[in-house]
Amino acid sequence: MKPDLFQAPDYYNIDELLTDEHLLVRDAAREWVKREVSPIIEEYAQKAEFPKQIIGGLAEIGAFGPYIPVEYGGAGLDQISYGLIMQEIERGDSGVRSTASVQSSLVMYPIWKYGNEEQRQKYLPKLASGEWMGSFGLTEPDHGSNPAGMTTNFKDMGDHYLLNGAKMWISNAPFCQVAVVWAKSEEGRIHGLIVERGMEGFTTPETHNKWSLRASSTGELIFDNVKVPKENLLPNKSGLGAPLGCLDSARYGIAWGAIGAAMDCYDTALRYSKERMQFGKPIGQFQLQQKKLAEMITEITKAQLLAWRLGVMKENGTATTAQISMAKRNNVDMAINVAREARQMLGGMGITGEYSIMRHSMNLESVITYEGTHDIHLLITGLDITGLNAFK
Ligand code: TGC
Ligand code: FAD
Repeated sequence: MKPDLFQAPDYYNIDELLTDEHLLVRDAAREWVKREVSPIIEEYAQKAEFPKQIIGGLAEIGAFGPYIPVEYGGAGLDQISYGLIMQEIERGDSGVRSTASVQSSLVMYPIWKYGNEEQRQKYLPKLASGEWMGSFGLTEPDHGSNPAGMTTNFKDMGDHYLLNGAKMWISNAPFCQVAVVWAKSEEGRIHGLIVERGMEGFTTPETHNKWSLRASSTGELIFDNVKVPKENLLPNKSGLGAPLGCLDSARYGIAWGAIGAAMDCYDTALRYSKERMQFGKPIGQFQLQQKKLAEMITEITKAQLLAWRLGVMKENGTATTAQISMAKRNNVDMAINVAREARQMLGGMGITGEYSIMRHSMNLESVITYEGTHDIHLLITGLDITGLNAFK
């Protein structure tokens, strides 16, 4: 792969909206990605393997629990810092950002928000340091967009719960030490349970042959009469709103992350357009290529402003689920379109692993599907503005 010459576009001087702390956190993450992710990521994506050696570095830049309080091992940062970290990591690779998103917003967040003090003390510091990795089991083979229909269930056996069922498409599953699993009680109420590797009947087979998110490890969570200690139930929230609350936080991070992937594609195409000569001129001199670049930077700039404003609202506690959906949907769609246009600008070179664009392009096909598909987010906006439910 080519050396990482990335220069971040900031067409509207959005840096002026950021504090010194934001810039410090962002720049530290940016440098780390350049040093530790860019040189190895193509090789790991090609061999479809998560680079486990970067776990310690992810913890050091605050990517595991950026907004979780310091007393639990988190970085104690605000929501914009969290977003900026996700942006920089996804600039490197969406699969690496996935690992950080799951650890922070889908594993640490529910333990912090819905867990008791013993659970927080037991799990959060180890998750923040990367000593333990976590996964989040909501999706099932027959229940993806409609998690309310889940069939994974647990029975109260007096001194423990007996868990049965299966989750599919679970990021980090093959190597996680703990899984936050959503399952129905005998009364049909959804609860979160912390399942640990080593519990009898709990297995995590890997999902192979993905063409997308290849540097992220995806698998199943299978529960065959797993005895879960009663103290592993998250006591402070139940119902579908509990996992959906975690998704609000992760989707917010993706709204920022997608900008990173788009920035990398734009920056690569811009540089290439000045170097690649055809018909005796750099291709960047042709109007059609300038149109592509001008539209890319316009869309990136709009997405940056959307994410920044959402970050302000998230920080002051006013961001709604529907506002988060709009930003996730818009920014991922924007990134897919930027990646497609950028790849075309590189001609044949665009399909090779010499450049990052094709990998981003393939990764974004997962990003536009997980954490709520493109269409599900449109329907969330539709419901919000009309008051009419088009899901069912
Ligand atoms: P609905 O009737 O709308 O809501 C059920 C209950 O939940 C409450 N609620 C929320 N609570 C907190 N935060 C939110 N964001 C909430 N949204 C809804 C709601 O008030 C209600 O409460 P109550 O007390 O009345 O029961 O639910 P629904 O069944 O109609 O579903 C709505 C829908 C379709 C939008 C929802 O199911 C949905 O978002 N589906 C998409 C599924 C999804 O996003 N799955 C993601 C799986 S995790 C993943 O993909 C990780 S990828 C990780 C990575 O690698 O980065
Ligand atoms: P389906 O729900 O079957 O949807 C198929 C199509 O139907 C989609 O286009 C959808 O938009 C459309 N559709 C569905 N319902 C409606 C409707 N009411 N109206 C209109 N159109 C509709 N899940 C986890 O729990 N944890 C994870 O860590 C995780 N990681 C993932 C990693 C990867 C790489 C991938 C690909 C997925 C991951 N997922 C994870 C699962 C992801 O959240 C689901 O794939 C996603 O929610 C969609 O579910 P589905 O694949 O079953 O598609």
